[in-house]
Amino acid sequence: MTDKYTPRPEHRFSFGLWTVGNRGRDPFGAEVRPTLSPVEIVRLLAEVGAWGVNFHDNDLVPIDATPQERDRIVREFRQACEDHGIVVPMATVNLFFDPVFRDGAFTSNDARVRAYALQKTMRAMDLGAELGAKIFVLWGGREGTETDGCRRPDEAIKRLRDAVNFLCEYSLDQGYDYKFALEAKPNEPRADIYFPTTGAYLAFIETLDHPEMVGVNPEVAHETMAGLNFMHAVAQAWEAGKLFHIDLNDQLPGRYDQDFRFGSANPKAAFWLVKFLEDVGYAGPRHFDAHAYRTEDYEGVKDFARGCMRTYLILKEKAERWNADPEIQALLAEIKETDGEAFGKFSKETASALLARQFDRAALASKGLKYERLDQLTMEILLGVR
Ligand code: GCO
Ligand code: MN
Ligand code: MN
Repeated sequence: MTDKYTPRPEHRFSFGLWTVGNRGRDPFGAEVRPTLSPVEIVRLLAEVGAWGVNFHDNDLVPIDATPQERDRIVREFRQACEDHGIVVPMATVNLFFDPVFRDGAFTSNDARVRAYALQKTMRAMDLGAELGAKIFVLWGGREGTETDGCRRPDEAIKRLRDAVNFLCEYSLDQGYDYKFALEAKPNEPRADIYFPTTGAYLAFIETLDHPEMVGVNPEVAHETMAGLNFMHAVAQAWEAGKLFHIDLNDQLPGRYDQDFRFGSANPKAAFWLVKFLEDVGYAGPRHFDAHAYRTEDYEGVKDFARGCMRTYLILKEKAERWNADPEIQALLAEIKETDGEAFGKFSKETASALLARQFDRAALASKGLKYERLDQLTMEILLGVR
């Protein structure tokens, strides 16, 4: 059955191999679903109507694979992508699973670990480029601490800067044309992770040798874990020209990293997010970094993946409805009503004119802003009665 909520390639919906391939292991229980090979995952993604597939190096090629095995795996994966019309928009590197990274990768105190992490990342960049990826995500899951006795955090920042600068040069030297997207998370798996929020990375990027090559990959769950408004983080990244990628999922504040189906925990926040992305014309991938409940078999995993995309498209339609609603538009016009510019550009004249101006504070504060009505109309759209 196809309807207006059926995903199409132009929606640019992507999933990581690790998302639909997630086997449901958690700290308290083992895997509940059998392993799917990368080729089987590509087939599943095509069946549910996705556009793209992303991977960490070791989602595709096991860490101990021989060069021959690597080449065979890449060949079969590329063939599967071609057969099913699935593209590879993004690649990333696993710098968290292997015990060598137990105290971080780029920020480790051990120079050999830092060098190995860089080598592994260059190889992951080679792999991604071979399959057409133009975005390279860096998530520093182990770049953090349990005890701050281990190193000074400003030292960790310098080490990460050296690594990202090196990787930018490598991309330029190889002609890969990558855009790097840095992904923040406040904690888990470490007690604290450096660069806990998207805003922290936005400040860091400006200190790099090639800031134009580096942006962010904000994730719904991660800002929500920190108790923040995700859409505001996305808006700051967008305004700075740094929204290179996005990880969509859902999360209740104050919990472990839940990675729920997009829109399933807080549909209102998801609505504002989708409305923002669509209003500004974000044209990058809409990547679902989430996984199915542990209760599901692979039919349930398909329900999960279809649900992520369908909810996005439903919210997109709700956003169009919101933008076209005459009562909402009338309220917005009223809210914006002013007489003229606020203050213009600074000059001696504009400054002294502003210093001389009289304001009627009581009058300015007396008008109700009708946000209750505006929000209720929003709720009625979301709840399907408007
Ligand atoms: C997480 C992260 C990861 C990253 C992925 C890409 O909390 O586990 O979101 O899923 O997005 O490793 O680097
Ligand atoms: Mn996550
Ligand atoms: Mn993520």
